[in-house]
Amino acid sequence: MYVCGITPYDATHLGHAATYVAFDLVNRVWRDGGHQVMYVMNVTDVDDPLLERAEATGADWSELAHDQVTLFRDDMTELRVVPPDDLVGVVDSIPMLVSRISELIREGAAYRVDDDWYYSVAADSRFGSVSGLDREQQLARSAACGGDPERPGKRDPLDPLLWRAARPGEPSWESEIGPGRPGWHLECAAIAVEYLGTGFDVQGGGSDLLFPHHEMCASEAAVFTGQRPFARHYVHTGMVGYQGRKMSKSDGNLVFVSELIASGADPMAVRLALLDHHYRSDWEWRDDDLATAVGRLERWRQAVSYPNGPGAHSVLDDVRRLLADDLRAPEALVVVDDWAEEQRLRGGGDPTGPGLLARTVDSLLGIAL
Ligand code: 5CA
Ligand code: ZN
Repeated sequence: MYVCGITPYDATHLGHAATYVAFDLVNRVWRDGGHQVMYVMNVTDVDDPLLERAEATGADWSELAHDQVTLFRDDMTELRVVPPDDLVGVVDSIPMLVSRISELIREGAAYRVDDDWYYSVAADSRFGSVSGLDREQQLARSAACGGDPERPGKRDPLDPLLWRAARPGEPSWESEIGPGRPGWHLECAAIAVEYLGTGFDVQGGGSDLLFPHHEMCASEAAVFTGQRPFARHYVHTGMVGYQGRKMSKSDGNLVFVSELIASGADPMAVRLALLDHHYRSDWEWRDDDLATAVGRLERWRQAVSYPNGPGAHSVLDDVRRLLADDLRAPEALVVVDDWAEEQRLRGGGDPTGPGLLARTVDSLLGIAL
């Protein structure tokens, strides 16, 4: 599994956290099913928005990235997200990325505009097959998501940047294609192929990454490897909103995991609040979501604090069944609620009940009681 990682600034807001908790469930379900999981994630540690933030705040871009990656890792640990096997930064991958661009150039799938290199979507007859969007929708999404459809000299307005030639005041690396830095989509195409090969099971990310990002990754990788598919499945999480809008760096309406925890929130309650929404739906964080999750967590903890209780084998079976069916986590939480309620009302005589319940919740849902 390859999950698109953060661009390290404004980490880690609840939208990020919901996305990584969702893929953590995939990881846990697969492991529970006896599969060996290889989990890779990138960090977009050099890119326009990061550089713009560093510029605006007077910070050094690489220090900003480093600090934010540390914060992200700490937040993920607090939320008990099992870490990926490899967390790969762009800055550490430049020669590998350059060699992939050189392959695209040799394939005739890349061209220059001034000193920048672009990928030509015309090189791929199957371009568009990941998202299924029509051309008008593609153009609209491309303009909204960091593309530069208006730039003169491009063969197709959709063509994405592969290599941005060095500009004064911007970081750049010497290479056989001139000094510069890599483009965003290429980063994930190349890192995924390098660490997982083609035809890996899942590429994941938020629904904002379906187009152009995942479409471009699949297309560029298909051309430089000559193989399809890139990922066998694309999995997208819904967007978390706050105060009426998508929670986003550009809108500034962010709720941070680290700030919730610093203000005394139990990280397990934060995770529970996130799990209470199906991963594919768009939803809004409300400030009282946390209190609701705290109440639930207390009831669960109370219920497992006795030496005996109702039997929990059916809870394990139901949680497994629900998660295996497109990660129906909110319903899995209700199954645990029902066990806790049974314990409160009638108790039970099974000495394995509370322990099995706690282990089920711990290993499958990632909630430590
Ligand atoms: N570095 C790229 C991916 S290669 C990037 O999109 N970084 S990010 O920091 O902007 O987002 C990190 C992850 O969080 C992505 O999977 C993105 O889709 C997801 N994400 C961002 N905002 C939200 C949100 N409001 N709700 C849910 N997921 C979100
Ligand atoms: Zn990505």
